[in-house]
Amino acid sequence: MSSGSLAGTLSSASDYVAGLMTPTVRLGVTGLSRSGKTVFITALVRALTEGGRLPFFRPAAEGRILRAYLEPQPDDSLPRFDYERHLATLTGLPPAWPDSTRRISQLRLTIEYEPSGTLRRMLGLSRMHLDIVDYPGEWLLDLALLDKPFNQWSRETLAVLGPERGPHTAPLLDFLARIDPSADPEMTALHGAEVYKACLASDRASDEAQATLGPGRFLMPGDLDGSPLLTFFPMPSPGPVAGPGAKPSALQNLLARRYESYRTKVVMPFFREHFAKLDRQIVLVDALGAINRGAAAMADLERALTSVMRAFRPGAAPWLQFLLGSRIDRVLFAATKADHIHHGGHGRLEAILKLATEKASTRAEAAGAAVSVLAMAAVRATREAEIIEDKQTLHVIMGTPMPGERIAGKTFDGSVEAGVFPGDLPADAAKAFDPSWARADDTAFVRFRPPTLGKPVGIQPATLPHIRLDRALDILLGDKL
Ligand SMILES: Nc1nc2c(ncn2[C@@H]2O[C@H](COP(=O)(O)OP(=O)(O)OP(=O)(O)O)[C@@H](O)[C@H]2O)c(=O)[nH]1
Ligand SMILES: [Mg+2]
Repeated sequence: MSSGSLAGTLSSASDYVAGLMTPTVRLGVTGLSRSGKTVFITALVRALTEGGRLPFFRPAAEGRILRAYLEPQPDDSLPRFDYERHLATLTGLPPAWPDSTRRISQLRLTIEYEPSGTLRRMLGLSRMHLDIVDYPGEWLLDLALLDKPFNQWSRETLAVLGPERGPHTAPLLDFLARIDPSADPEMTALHGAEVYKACLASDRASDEAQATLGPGRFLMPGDLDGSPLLTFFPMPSPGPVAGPGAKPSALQNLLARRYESYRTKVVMPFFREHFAKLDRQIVLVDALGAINRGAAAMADLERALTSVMRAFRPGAAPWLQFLLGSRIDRVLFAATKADHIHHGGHGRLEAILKLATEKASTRAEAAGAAVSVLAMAAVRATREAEIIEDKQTLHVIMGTPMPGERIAGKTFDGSVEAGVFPGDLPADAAKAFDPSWARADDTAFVRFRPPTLGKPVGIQPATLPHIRLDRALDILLGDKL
């Protein structure tokens, strides 16, 4: 072997050993659909890899982050988070928001940094892998199924989806009332699952949605769309047409078996293989959206967050603790899209989110995880301005409303900027949960286009503007670097 190739072998061997010894932090990014997961991860990766402005992320502010780059991800069975495509969309001309994503994905970022402690500094440069796992918050709701047999799940689900929920549940109740006991159980299961899925979707879209209803994969199927694992629906026991004391029908047995398979083949592996391995977790919450929709939406959000939080600390059942692991020691609840309101309102937004997560946080804190709350915008689409109206100063936000957005009867085409008065959030956070509180009529809430980036400065690429993305990074990773 020539000395050159020997040196090469030795250096790749030492790279390999260094790779094995590099500590890994697994960061879970979750939130209900449209909460801002994709935008957050894209902005985070961009800021770290391109050196964005992060004054409140201490390791970056202290100039200790030398380099961050993407590496092939460690899990071959997980799809890669499509960072490049999302970034291209977000920074395109014109810039646009990334498409909705529906399944779990992962990305590995390697950060080279100078450690902060004297001793560690003497050892020189350090490296850390940051594995970011993006998964739908809806899947966490399935934790509630793990200790519920099919009959109990059916009963509880149908109690919530009663006739009083009107148009959302009418087709399901109608279907259940007309089940033909002589029909092929498989066909009935298939049809019923479709009806139930449509019922969940319709309920979801309503203002007083019951976000705690699942199963999570019916809301967000991921790769299981069309799978037989999703062919069941809640059915009262022992069946609407049989009398009391009747044996379960072939249909009921089939549904119960499918439900069982869903629990063991879908829910358990997700918690065991993905969730249990997370070290840190950020839960993104579209709190402003819920505040705008009113008290019922806020109550629902609170229920969903409490339910989601069960996953972080399951309480008594030891087998559940085993399944969930006990690694997550920091949880950050972040109200996203804070660029929709003036910065003067960010404290109030945080107070409202804090109230909505109070029950959930107590649970996590009791288990030793530190819980924080933050109002942020991973990508800031607006700027602030003041206008004087009737001798009063109004804090407005300026941005380019998305095509089709309407303000005071005017429809926007996505090319012109507008000033929007988003109104004030209540000073008393509890008001946001109070049905008698509503936003003033003269306020508007619209979707804005992502910002058009300025020209790159020198060799520096243009950075994406944000609000407190650096604070979020500091809470989640500051102590690790
Ligand atoms: N103004 C503003 N809007 C945002 C921000 N983040 C997300 N949004 C808006 O919220 C929408 C949803 O964001 P995504 O990042 O796609 O949310 P998601 O949680 O990945 O959504 P799904 O993939 O559908 O579950 C975007 O299309 C934007 O309209 C932000 O920082 N500022
Ligand atoms: Mg997404």
